[in-house]
Amino acid sequence: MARTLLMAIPHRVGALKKALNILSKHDVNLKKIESRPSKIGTSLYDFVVDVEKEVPQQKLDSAVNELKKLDAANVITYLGGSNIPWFPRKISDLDKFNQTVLSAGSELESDHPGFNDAEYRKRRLKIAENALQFKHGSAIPHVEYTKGELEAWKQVYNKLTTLYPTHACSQLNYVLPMLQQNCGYSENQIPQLQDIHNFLKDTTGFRLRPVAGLLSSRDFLNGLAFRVFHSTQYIRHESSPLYTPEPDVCHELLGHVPLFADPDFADFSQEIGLASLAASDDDIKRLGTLYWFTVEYGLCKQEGQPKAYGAGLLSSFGELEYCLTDKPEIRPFEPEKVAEQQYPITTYQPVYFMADSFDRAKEQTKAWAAKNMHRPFAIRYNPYTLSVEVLTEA
Ligand code: HBI
Ligand code: NLE
Ligand code: FE
Repeated sequence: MARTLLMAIPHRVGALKKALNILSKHDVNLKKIESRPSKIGTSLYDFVVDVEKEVPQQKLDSAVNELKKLDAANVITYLGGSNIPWFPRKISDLDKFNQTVLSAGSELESDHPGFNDAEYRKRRLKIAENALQFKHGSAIPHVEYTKGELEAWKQVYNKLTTLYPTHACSQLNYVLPMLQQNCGYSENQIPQLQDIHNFLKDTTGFRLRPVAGLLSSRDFLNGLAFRVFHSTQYIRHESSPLYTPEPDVCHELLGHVPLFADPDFADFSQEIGLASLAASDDDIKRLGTLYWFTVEYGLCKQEGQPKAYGAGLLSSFGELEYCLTDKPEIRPFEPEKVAEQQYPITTYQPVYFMADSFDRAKEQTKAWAAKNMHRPFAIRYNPYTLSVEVLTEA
């Protein structure tokens, strides 16, 4: 966990030196220092300083106390005082995510249909190399899918596209033909991530990054803050076309991608992402749960009828059919309750939450996040530099 100070320092000869002297006097070892014109006043410069994790908290506290006395104009926000987790500040920081993803050793392992198939696992590892080597700005490598993989895709694609007109929200049905025209969506081929990336960039500014498997909730959500969606590139095991607990190309390309092409939904996803930056572990858990019951498993009313907009439903023809029967329990969407709801990750959901409308779910979630996510500073996304600006409260 990095600890960070944000010092707004007068734009004056020697002002930084004074501040650094204090840090040095208290044995505060620094790892990194970044400067930029301050957002809170033109006569100030912001210096963002990462502190070595070995520095005892006490020493850091006394250094901060002295810094605060240094000059009336100094504003110090102690980003790391309560162990604020590291978070990406610019889009290329996503390269630093730990790609040792959660698949092996997690709950998914036990009932994953591909787990005992050595060939399948080998293929997965091969495809995962693309993700491990990817850096922001690189082209996403093309994957030549095998006959068996194309067969699995065809089965899923055909089954889902027959259910969409009756079961899926209007946004998906609106966008799908565009994906067919622009990105090679069809029963005969698995669309390539780079083509989809180009399309999304032009429609909503969303981008794709290849990922080796399930990412931690924090990293995954943090990516959304930069309008980046981490997408797997492998396909589910051929023995489980109707449902798999893991994300795979069917899930990403048929479940998520169509909605990222919707401008409102793209904004909504980014809001969740921004709320996740520097959030505490507890807040990440609640935000992840809300994400689960909206982006992954959300239902909404459209023209009086329940429709699926969650990607986990839109990519599983088993669960897409099931979710609109009378078997699951359907509760009204209230973020306070949703955020505390437990859920299984390897079976169909016993409980769904249905929003009055797609728009209303977004508004409710935004309002909930504004009220419930706590951070000792404000964050603003700069779309020109693809970075977040940290604003002090002063
Ligand atoms: N990782 N690759 C990947 N894809 C997802 O859809 C995904 C993830 N990690 C966590 C996650 N989704 C969510 O269910 C929440 O935990 C945020
Ligand atoms: N259960 C979904 C499917 O089979 O497509 C995948 C969910 C990933 C979170
Ligand atoms: Fe998903």
